[in-house]
Amino acid sequence: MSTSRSVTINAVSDAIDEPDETVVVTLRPEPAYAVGTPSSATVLIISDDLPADLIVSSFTAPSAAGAGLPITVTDTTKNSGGGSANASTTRFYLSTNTLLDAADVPLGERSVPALAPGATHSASTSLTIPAATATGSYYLLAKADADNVIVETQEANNLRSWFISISASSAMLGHQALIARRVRWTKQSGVGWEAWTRTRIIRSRV
Ligand SMILES: [Ca+2]
Ligand SMILES: [Ca+2]
Ligand SMILES: [Ca+2]
Repeated sequence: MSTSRSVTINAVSDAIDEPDETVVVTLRPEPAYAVGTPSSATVLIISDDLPADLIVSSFTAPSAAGAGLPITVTDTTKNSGGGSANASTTRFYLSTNTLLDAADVPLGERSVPALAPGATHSASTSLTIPAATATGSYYLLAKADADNVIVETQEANNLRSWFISISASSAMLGHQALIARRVRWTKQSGVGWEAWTRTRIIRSRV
């Protein structure tokens, strides 16, 4: 009576980048024989695919902005993996911390073309800070492959952040108007800002 049998599993390659996979082979009972223990075995298929690895290798934006006002951000999205990456989307968010979560506000996105291994693509994108944003400290986040359409060797390294302070737009516009009035008064009168400020304080007391 035979107690062993060889079973050949042929792995067929497809066009999809995938991690290692497993196949479970189970012996089915038949009247002609009895199935011993163990009755199944797990075969590990080692993947020879070379997935991509998208990252945001550079991300810059203004250090200050006003609620309701536009800003321009510039990012470089890079494929640092060993395989090619199809076209993807890099998306930008406004966050109170450096982590992307459900509370973060999507501000806009840009298309990234297919990238060969090691290739980069840079672009500037215009975004608008939501008008209702309270004055405070925030982070702009840039996430490569934001829709997760690319299988990557590392999915957890796609995020990059930029610190930005945001002022309520009325306060910022009011501040800008104050500076403009100071400059105009100084030019017209030839007197410095201190005198201008004193004049304003005296007027406001009257
Ligand atoms: Ca990645
Ligand atoms: Ca967040
Ligand atoms: Ca991905």
